[in-house]
Amino acid sequence: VATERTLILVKPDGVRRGLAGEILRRVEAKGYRLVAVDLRTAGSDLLQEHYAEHAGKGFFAPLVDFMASGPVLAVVAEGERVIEGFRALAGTTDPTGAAPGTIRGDLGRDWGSAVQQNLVHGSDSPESAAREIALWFPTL
Ligand code: DAT
Ligand code: MG
Repeated sequence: VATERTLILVKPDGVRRGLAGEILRRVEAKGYRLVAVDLRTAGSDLLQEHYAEHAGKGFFAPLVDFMASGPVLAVVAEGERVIEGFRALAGTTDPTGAAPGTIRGDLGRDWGSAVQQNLVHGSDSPESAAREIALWFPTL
């Protein structure tokens, strides 16, 4: 299986709660390599582009606002089947139902918010990974 790359974001809730290190620890412990990391507050243009597949949905605007509410840690990680592997580490979208042992299942708290504050984003396919890495790290 070929080595591939994925885009991971530690969302503002993760950075705010001091979980960026714990999340990167899990990625590295699994055996994936960090290729690039960058802490930054993203603008709404970038975030609307990042989440273009969800444009028009009811949670789109609150999602973009939440993602712009503070710094995110943008990460490119590399390894065999890392796209699928990181999605498995992250757990399902809704943190309440995410399996214990996953990032969202162990650490996610989505209550009291209009959007799922589920700590992390991970690319969902090779096509998404290529698009998202180009968006967040255009010089990579
Ligand atoms: P994932 O992040 O697991 O790939 P997604 O791509 O379907 O999930 O959605 C992107 C983000 O949007 C997700 O992490 C949290 C938010 N979201 C998704 N579905 C939602 C919903 N029904 N209500 C509120 N927020 C939602
Ligand atoms: Mg998604």
